[in-house]
Amino acid sequence: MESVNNSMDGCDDIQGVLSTEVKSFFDSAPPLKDYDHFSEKLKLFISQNFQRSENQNSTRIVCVTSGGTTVPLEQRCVRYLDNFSSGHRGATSTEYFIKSGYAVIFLYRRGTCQPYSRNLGEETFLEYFEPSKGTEIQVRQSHDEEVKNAVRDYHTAAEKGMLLKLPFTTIFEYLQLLKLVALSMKCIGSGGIFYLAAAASDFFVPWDSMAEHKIQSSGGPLDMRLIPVPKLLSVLRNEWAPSAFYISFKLETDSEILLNKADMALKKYGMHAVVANELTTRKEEVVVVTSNKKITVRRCHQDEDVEKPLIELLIMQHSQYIQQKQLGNAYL
Ligand code: PAZ
Repeated sequence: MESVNNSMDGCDDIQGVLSTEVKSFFDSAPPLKDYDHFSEKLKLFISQNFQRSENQNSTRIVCVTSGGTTVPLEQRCVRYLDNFSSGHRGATSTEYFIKSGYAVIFLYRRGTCQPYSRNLGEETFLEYFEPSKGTEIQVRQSHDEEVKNAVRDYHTAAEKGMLLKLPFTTIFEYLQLLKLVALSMKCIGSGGIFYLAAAASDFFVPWDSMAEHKIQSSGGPLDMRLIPVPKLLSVLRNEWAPSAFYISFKLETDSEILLNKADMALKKYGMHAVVANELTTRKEEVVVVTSNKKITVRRCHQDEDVEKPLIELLIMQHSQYIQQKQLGNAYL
């Protein structure tokens, strides 16, 4: 009897510490500048997609997070910590979700890869065009097809109301946006997916202990304390949008620990699938870890996207999840 009670108390304690950490993160974070604007856009996007579907149960919306978050070192930020993420995974996956009929809320790091323009090289962009008669500009013959396809696909997605883009830079903005999106998506139930491909910072400097002004180099070596970012996955999964389908990502550079870490994340946070990838091979191969199997997904050719077979597989798993939920409800 005693041991049962103790273990329950232990769980409550952990949950309690967790929610205190989460609460204090949000309480002390600088408020999101465009909160009301984003909130309105989300409401409209979700209600339009409800109306577009045959019935409310068939609405499919996925929140794709993409790119890395920064950790500011000063409140009037001159310097920050960053990570490698290019946003390629998120942008590419967004295109395949839209192609399969999902509306996408694309939560992306400013300046990273974007759906449909990810292959139009940033540095060589101007070379895609050439002046023609008078003041007109035309697409060079050599790039005609890729530019026209990109423009056509982007506008089709935008006109059909299937793509909503919300930008972030810092870890503070990212987590506040994720919370806002999750609370807005709660009404979608099992038709919602969270596809968490962003490389979110693991450590940060709390806003209230951060230097206000630019840190001076005349002060000698820089001594700074970074604390762990509270793990929001459990709160997201259990409280903010509990019926959605959850896919998180695990990146490692050491292949020996990758699958174990993915397994741990699956269990610890109650994810439905964890996509495990290694830094150097992430564009070629990933492993989808679920509670009963591990499936390796590879691209067949170097011109192909690994996201194509990956999204096909995940959509199949999502459909099974919806069916199970509906069967479960039928027996209630
Ligand atoms: O953004 P990108 O295409 O350069 O890389 C994708 C990725 C490796 C960031 C993503 O697949 C991923 O693993 N995200 C989670 C990273 C993490 O473990 O926090």
